[in-house]
Amino acid sequence: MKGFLQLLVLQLALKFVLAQDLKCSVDYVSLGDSAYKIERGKFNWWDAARNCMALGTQLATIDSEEELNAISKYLNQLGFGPDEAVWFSGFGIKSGAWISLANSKIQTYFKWASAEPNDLYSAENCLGIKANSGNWFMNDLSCFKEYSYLCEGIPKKTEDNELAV
Ligand SMILES: [Ca+2]
Ligand SMILES: [Ca+2]
Repeated sequence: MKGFLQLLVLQLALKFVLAQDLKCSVDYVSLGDSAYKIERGKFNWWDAARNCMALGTQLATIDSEEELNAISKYLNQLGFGPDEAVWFSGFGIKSGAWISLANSKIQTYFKWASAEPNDLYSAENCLGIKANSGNWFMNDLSCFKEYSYLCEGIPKKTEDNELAV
């Protein structure tokens, strides 16, 4: 009887873990080495950054053309339109460099839209991407504008499926 109870507890625990896995796979999409979570709606850059941190992730950082291509493909699949933008982790500093909020490093990969970054009204310090015929380009935007955002985290291989950045 004791063995049966132990088995029952084990089965319940397993079911719980599987349910967690399912939840994780629904919320996050795996592209390359990272997992991403898109939140579609109207959020300023500060709230977007804060919301990702609350999930234990960070606003996504685009580290390479490969990563931008994978993200672009995903956003196109979701049907993002040409007037929509998505926030990323870059924050412009006075020297003209961009720092990733996610890892505090100077960003080195860029694919700017033509005539960008233009720092319109000297008020564009946050990094977003916008689509042009299905191709996504970077743009410096006012941090107070409201767009969708993408969180990035690398799933830890642990029982609790928490995300590590
Ligand atoms: Ca990245
Ligand atoms: Ca701009």
